[in-house]
Amino acid sequence: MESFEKDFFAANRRRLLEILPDRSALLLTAASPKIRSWDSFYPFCQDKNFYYLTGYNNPSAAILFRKTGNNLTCTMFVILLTPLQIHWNGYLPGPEEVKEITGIDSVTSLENLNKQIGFTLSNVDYLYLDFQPVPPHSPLSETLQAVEEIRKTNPQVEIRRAHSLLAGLREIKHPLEIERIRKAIDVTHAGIDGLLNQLKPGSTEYELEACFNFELHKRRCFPAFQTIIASGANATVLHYSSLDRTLEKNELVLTDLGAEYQHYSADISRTFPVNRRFSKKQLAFYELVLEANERTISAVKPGISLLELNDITRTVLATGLKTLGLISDDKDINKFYTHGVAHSLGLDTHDIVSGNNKTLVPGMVLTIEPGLYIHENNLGIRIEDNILVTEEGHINLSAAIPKKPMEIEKWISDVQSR
Ligand SMILES: [Mn+2]
Repeated sequence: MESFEKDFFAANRRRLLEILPDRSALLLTAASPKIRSWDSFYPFCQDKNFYYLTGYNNPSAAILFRKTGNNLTCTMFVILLTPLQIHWNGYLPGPEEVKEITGIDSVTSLENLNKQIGFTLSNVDYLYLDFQPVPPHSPLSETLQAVEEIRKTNPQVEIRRAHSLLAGLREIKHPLEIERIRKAIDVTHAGIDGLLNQLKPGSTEYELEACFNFELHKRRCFPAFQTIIASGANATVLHYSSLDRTLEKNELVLTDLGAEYQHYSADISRTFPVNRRFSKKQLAFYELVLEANERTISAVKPGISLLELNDITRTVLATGLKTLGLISDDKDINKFYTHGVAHSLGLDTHDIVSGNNKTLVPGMVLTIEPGLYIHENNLGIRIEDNILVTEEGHINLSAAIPKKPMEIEKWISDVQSR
């Protein structure tokens, strides 16, 4: 790890210890490899909170923070592999090496974790753990079972969710994080270039996806989330994921996709005419979504809330739909537009935030993504950009990805004439 990166993760640990209440501990574990089927696994994806505080990208590790008075400690635990385990699955760095990689002074064997937790719990009033509450009646997850176990054996310690502590830290992006989001957007842009090569009637949604993935994989990147490539009526399904339809002439294809670059997400939506040119009718809807996108983005600045941004989008769309004669009352906008316009973006594509109606502050990165979904016309349009909030207002990090109708048509023909 580069030293400026080490400094970033060290600063995150310091900030966590600052906001951790007195007589508290926080325990985070690395992600476990997830089984895809029987004994084969999905590609490893590190737990984002664990990554944020360590920069460490391997499984079988944990980190324990403790604050009692002026005594602040942070210990990391990593697995010690046997030669046979190394032979089968490869090498993982041991404690001394992890000290070097992460800059954490105290790194020990994972075998010591239980003893350390026991000792810690006899010295604190609160234990913060990273778990999601599950709906009633669903089987307890492994993490929650562990939480229940700790509750039973340590009734004097109050177990709390770490979510809001971590969200408070992760909301404001460091320049290093913004740089990675920018890179993720660049790779996504290249991926869309690749996909446009294949844009024509007769192509399938999955062929377009393959072209997108090829450009990502060449750059050692992977999709940050399940790619949406939705043609015709499929675009009216917000999280359409089957990608098995053949594109037909005279329709639109909605793409909502993003690369992950060094753990950070891009999240971009663009909508294209399969024929390479928008029809007059498509253009009327497209221009309206674009106006909502641009007007909402231009309102992004410190002090404005997510609800206010939603209102701007809804007002623009409702006014336009009334002009087009699709609705007569503002509230009927719900027939054609049902989702929020923005979410935080970062390590997670829907990045964690500490409250529902956030007021923007400099350093936040969010998406702006209005859309229209018109079942009667078998079409869906979404235009999504990634915006950094600055002292002065905002910077559109995805401004280089074309979105005006003329630019879109030129982009397609440029890519296809290469
Ligand atoms: Mn999004």
